[in-house]
Amino acid sequence: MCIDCGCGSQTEHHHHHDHDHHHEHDHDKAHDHHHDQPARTVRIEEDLLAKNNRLASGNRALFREHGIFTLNLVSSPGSGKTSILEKTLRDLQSEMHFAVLEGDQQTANDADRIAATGVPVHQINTGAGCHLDAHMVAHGVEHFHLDKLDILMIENVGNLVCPASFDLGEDHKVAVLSVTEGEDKPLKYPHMFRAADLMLINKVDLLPYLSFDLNRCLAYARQINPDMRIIEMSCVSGVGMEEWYAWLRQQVTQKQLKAS
Ligand SMILES: Nc1nc2c(ncn2[C@@H]2O[C@H](COP(=O)(O)OP(=O)(O)O)[C@@H](O)[C@H]2O)c(=O)[nH]1
Ligand SMILES: [Mg+2]
Repeated sequence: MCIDCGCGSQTEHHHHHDHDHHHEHDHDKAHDHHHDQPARTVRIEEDLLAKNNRLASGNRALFREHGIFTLNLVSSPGSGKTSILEKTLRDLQSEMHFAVLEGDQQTANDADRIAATGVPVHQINTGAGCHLDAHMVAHGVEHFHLDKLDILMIENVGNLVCPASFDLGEDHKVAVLSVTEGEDKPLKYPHMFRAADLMLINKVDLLPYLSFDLNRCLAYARQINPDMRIIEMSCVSGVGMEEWYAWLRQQVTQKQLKAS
């Protein structure tokens, strides 16, 4: 179940655990539907988020213990999350050890693209689910040798709404917005842009062909989240990539200093 759209009653689960919490809640929600008990639904939502937050704290402690800097990449579908990862991994994997968790409803397409770079990757399919949660991430990272990692990149399901509410244990959410989506998206989806510490404005190579107003986009983003760092970039022209890499290097160094 998702607290924002209530979509989880159809969520499929591709992992098998005795303690899979979703089923209990989904069951409750299905019953609530008949009786229309908003108070009870709110309580279940609070329980769900509290449980997710507990699991996210566990993930965060695990990542801290291993000195792993973790990012949760969020955006609408097609903004360029996987493309940014592919380019970043190809350019930086000689200096840092990466692993990637890929979240999509279906297919292993993105995991295949990441695997082609040689970086360890694990695909999570959420079925009808619209976001990753901390439980999926906890099991996803069982596929990696954590001692060897410097950075864990989590590509969330393409969705500007639901992933905003779910802490995965990351250091930062990174919101990717491509210029083909329109400059008003930070205003329309404020929860996501408030939850993010960094915004990547991607595909700026396309600006000459669009009426996208970059200055207005920057103003809207700052209006929603004045502290958010913003980097303009393009995977095609390469502009802005060095600024993003410099940020990553600095963050990884800081994280490892804290861990040691
Ligand atoms: N022109 C241009 N296209 C891009 C850029 N980044 C990604 N794309 C294209 O946008 C499409 C979606 O990219 P993808 O990485 O799959 O997005 P995701 O769904 O957010 O992972 C693909 O066709 C990419 O080639 C960019 O900086 N400039
Ligand atoms: Mg992708």
